Amino acid sequence: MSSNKVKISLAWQMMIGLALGVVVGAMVDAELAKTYLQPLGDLFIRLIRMVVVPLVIATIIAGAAGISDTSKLGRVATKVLIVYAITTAISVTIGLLFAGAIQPGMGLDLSTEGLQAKAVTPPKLVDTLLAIVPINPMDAFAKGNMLQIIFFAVIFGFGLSGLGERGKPVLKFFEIVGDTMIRVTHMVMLYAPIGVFGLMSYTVSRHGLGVLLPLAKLILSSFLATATMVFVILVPMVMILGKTPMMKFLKGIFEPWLIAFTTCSSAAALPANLTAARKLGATKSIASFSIPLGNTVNMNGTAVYMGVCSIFAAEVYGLDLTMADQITIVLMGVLAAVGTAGVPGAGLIMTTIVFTQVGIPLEAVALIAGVDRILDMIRTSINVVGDVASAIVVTNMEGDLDSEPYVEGES
Ligand code: DAS
Repeated sequence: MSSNKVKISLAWQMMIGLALGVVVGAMVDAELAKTYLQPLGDLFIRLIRMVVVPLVIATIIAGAAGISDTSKLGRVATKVLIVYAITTAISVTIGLLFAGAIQPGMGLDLSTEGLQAKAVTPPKLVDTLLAIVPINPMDAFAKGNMLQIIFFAVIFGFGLSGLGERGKPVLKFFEIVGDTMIRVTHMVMLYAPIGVFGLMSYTVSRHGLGVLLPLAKLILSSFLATATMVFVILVPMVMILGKTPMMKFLKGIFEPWLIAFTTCSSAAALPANLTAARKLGATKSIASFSIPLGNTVNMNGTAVYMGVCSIFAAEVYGLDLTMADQITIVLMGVLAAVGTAGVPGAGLIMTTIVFTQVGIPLEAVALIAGVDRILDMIRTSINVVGDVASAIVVTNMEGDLDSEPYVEGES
């Protein structure tokens, strides 16, 4: 059986794990699930978190330093980051618009009286931006501060690229570490069907399928906004700026989409995403730079989610968001999405950055948590789609689309 068939069957095994999780979760009581099923899911999250930091550092550094022509690296990096920033800002805006139209939180009685809405003092925007620069990169690595890790990895990669021949042994080191971490990710993925089963069964048993009803409009808003982002923005962008037909693109991203959808982890889908970008015509240097970078920095699905949840939470608490608030949500939603790690549930934690900035009580996070697994599946699957779309567009902008055909099994 070819490795591709094995990988796709693994993705379908995860779908089965997901479905079984819903069925078993609906049947077992919460205490039983907490004792016997939650650890299965927690183990999967720990394994993914174990992988993320070394995987992202090594692949971003190798990707950045791998483009030896520093002027080309600067040009590619600029184009990649501009595409990421624009698509992410559009994503938050679409989330705001859809939630504003559907009003998922209006009139909801989610027993918020038990959640005391504490006044929150927003941190200064400039402090949030300055915090991206790590004072001590080792501390950033140790704490898994993704924004600081990425900032340092990109700068270090640029520096290494500028060394030319002298830097080759270090580049080789990070390429080998990156390839090793991709293999480790494949190993972790073998456990994914069981991990996904544990996560889903515990979530369903704890919150019950009934929690879906009052929050159905939140799920609907998130789904419609995300689907709009894909079919109104990303697909036309790939067709027009990436010269790639829609069906070819949708078929090409199916495997990473399915892995991300079932695991709720961009990191878990990184190897499949790299292959998908290469098969869709991205060059090796652009794919190996932009896909790992985008895996953590470019999260269009999470950005949509930030917009939707901000409106939902404000409505639940009866807060009127001014235009200035909504502009702040777009800016903070971009930063929150950039800083979200490619692991299950990371986006839910990052909503606190956005809510704090516009005075939404953080207790709102607890309201969203009940259905966040479903929201995470929706947003994560689009996070990886956006990365491939950007890699194709930038490769075509460089005039290199399809210039390096993919070789089966290439590292
Ligand atoms: N689950 C995260 C990811 O892997 C996204 C998120 O939680 O927002 O991309």
